[in-house]
Amino acid sequence: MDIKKIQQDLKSLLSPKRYLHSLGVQETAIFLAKRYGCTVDKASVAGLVHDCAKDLNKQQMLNYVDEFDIIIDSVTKKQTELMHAVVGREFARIAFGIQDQGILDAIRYHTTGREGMTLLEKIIYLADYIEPNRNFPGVDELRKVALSNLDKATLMATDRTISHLISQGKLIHHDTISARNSLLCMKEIGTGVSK
Ligand code: DGI
Ligand code: FE
Ligand code: FE
Repeated sequence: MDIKKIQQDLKSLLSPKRYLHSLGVQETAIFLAKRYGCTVDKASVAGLVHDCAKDLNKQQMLNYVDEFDIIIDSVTKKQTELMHAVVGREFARIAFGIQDQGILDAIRYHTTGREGMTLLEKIIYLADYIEPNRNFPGVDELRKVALSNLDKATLMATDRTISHLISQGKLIHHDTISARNSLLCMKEIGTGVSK
């Protein structure tokens, strides 16, 4: 895959700020891939294109949903910020010719996560959270943990998202909850949750 060409095409699809964020996620995903032994090229592409559908307008999103028979669940219908990940999977396939299922799944689940996330999925989920342009209270702590324990950092990110959603009175997607439950039950994290 020609990364330079993807970058060029993506730049014309996204706002300057969103494009910068995408480059940040790409860079962070490459770093995490090297750190945790994931295929660097896959992390690079997935990180770069993860938000490729973010700036599509509502009609363009709906056209994609129609054309590719995308099933939109009831929560996503109500919380439209979840749509760009679902549509993004198909958009990345069609607009960028990405065929690798692992990369497509990492795009699909970059917003909510899901039960039993793959290494690449965790890397993209977390890179999206901690890339250099992100700035929120606690981001530095998350960056620190991400250096030593990918699962724990991903769990912390799901915790933060869920707390944030509750404070805003928003619906929590079942994949977001499954992602957290599944990470919380991992022995390696050492959270002490008994099975
Ligand atoms: O696209 P980005 O802004 O880079 O980041 P993102 O794709 O992680 O998240 C987009 C938004 O989706 C963010 O405000 C958090 C929100 N989100 C994540 N999980 C859920 C959620 N929104 C709802 N309503 N429910 C969820 O489970
Ligand atoms: Fe996103
Ligand atoms: Fe993003």
